[in-house]
Amino acid sequence: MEQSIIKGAGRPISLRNIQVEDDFWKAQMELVRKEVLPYQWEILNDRVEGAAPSFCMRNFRIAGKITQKKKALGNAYEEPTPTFRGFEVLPEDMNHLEDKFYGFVFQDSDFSKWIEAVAYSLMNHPDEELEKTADEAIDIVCAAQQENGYLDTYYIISGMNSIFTNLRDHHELYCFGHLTEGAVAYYQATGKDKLLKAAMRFADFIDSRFGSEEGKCKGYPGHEIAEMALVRLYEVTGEERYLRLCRFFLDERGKRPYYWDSERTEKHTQGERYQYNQAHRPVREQDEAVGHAVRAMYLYAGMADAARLTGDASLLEACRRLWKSTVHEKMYVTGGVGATCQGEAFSFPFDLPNDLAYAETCASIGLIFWARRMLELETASEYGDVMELALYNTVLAGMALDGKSFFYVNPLEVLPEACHKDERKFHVKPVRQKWFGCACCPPNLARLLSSIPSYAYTEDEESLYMHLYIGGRLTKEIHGKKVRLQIESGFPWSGKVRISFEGEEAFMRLALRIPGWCENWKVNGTEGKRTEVKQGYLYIEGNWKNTDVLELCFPMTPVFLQADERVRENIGKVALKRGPIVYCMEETDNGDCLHLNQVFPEEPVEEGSVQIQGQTFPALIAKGRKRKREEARELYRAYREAEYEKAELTFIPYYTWANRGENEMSVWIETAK
Ligand code: FUB
Ligand code: ZN
Repeated sequence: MEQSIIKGAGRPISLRNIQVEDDFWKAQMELVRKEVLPYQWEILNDRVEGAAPSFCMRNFRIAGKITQKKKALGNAYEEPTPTFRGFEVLPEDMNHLEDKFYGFVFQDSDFSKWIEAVAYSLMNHPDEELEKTADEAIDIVCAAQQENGYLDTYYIISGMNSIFTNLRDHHELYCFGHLTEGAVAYYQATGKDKLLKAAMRFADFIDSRFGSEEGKCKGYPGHEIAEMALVRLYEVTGEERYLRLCRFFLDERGKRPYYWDSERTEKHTQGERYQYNQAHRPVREQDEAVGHAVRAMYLYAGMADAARLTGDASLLEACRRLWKSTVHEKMYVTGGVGATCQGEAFSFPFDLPNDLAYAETCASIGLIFWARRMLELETASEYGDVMELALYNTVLAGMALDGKSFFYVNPLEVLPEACHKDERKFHVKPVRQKWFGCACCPPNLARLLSSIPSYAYTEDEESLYMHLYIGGRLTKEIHGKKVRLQIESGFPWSGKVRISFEGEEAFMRLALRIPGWCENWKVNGTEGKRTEVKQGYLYIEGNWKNTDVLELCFPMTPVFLQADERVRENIGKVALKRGPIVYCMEETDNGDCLHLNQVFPEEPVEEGSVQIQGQTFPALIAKGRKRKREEARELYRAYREAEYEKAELTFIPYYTWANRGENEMSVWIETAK
């Protein structure tokens, strides 16, 4: 196998080597450990009243019973035939459930994401009770595994004769991918390999069925993630066959004749075939982000992984082109991607509607996965900028401040009445939900938030790359020496960062991301110069010794942003951002009819604060005016100049919206002429 030839920002630091201590992120990670993970475990077991049923662990338990029965009966076991080729199986009567599979065909993945989140949390914070629950869950899952290694409850329960017959829609390879990611993480966290072995057996079974060798299936996943997962499995086991299988899946995608045509008789007749699954063209020829946004993000992340490991320049080039299309033409100001609800997909360039937005939480999570992998390929701050943007805005907005309800869709403008009455907006919820029938986002959030330091810091032998400034104690080994860094950070509210060095003296190169939103920064009180910055990173190297201190200052000044003129929705409007945080207006602070407000973007913005669920958050107060409503409320009338009254407009961090009940919200606001 060729070795990597591309120089990037190293690999993520181990979660064991950083203890997060800053107020912001420690609180998030503790919330995940203490509230989100136990809550989600209850959900996976259908024990939360009023929440959509998950059926996840129930399916595993039933599959386990079937597996035991099969072992007992051997060839005498008669496989049923799956009766549907659709997506969701719902019980007719919730009080009388049968020993059947219920839920979406990818319900298994909710467990897999949850166990992955548990693993990261344990790495950072040992928790006996949580680990015990996780071990019990793993026992239930592994008991369902077939003798041949297959492990997907939908087919185990509904009939194994149909496995791998609907790769385009039926998510077996997706479930495998998530299972593998969870298994690798749990092994790395605890050293326990039961789930890892199960994932390897499943991988080996898939490997025995798929591949370029004659007689093997030439299919590939309808929903990507197996690519990334196989890379992780390869990296933890050193088994080349997993990397080979990943490459096989990437290489087959989009080849003609289309593999999926052989799975079905009906053919797609409209549009570019298989765009939805990014299989319309071979991956190396793709240049526009299209189709289902989460799938796209996972595919591109997998391509970046493969490019890193194989030095495949054409994959890297494709990743760069797709990055440009995603970030420069199809991304919301909040880091959301996938503008249309039709197919949870990317729309055409610059089509970024605010109120109809989809911007699935998982898609922004996927964007972060991809951005970090791009950084591993090349140290360029745009990737860090996007990672930061998506994280502090769309991703954090995906979860309520108490960790107990979630957004799947992340609009930039909401009128609750429209969510209730306008079918085109039924996907937009004005408040977060306890759970979802299709619950991909909440456990995905948990796994990202509990592993966030591995996105903030990456390293190679002599270098430490700081992408997101998350405070804590970090240990880095350099040629057998242990350098310790204490990082104090005011992010995301203040750009002050203090890095003090402790431990052994050693030569180390620090690569500091200069955020794209920051014009003038200081290092130890001295103004930084753009000429010292390479692709957005400032490199400082030397022999760091005890008592050395670096003080960084990235001033966070409120800025009104405007969109490219091609974004028709936002003409004449601005959005307010301060540092990494995008702000929005809510009705609770500004009264109803937010659309009647206008802002004076050239007037100074003041800092304020707002109480939300007992917590104090920074608010921004801008000068504006509100259009007066005409007395005569006619639908149409002859034009006359509108009248306005002065208004102080209060903006709150976008991610905190909808934590005070249903109300209007808007990120973009008209400017006063
Ligand atoms: O298909 C699995 C997951 O469910 C996708 O990633 C989400 O977009 C949702 O459709
Ligand atoms: Zn999702």
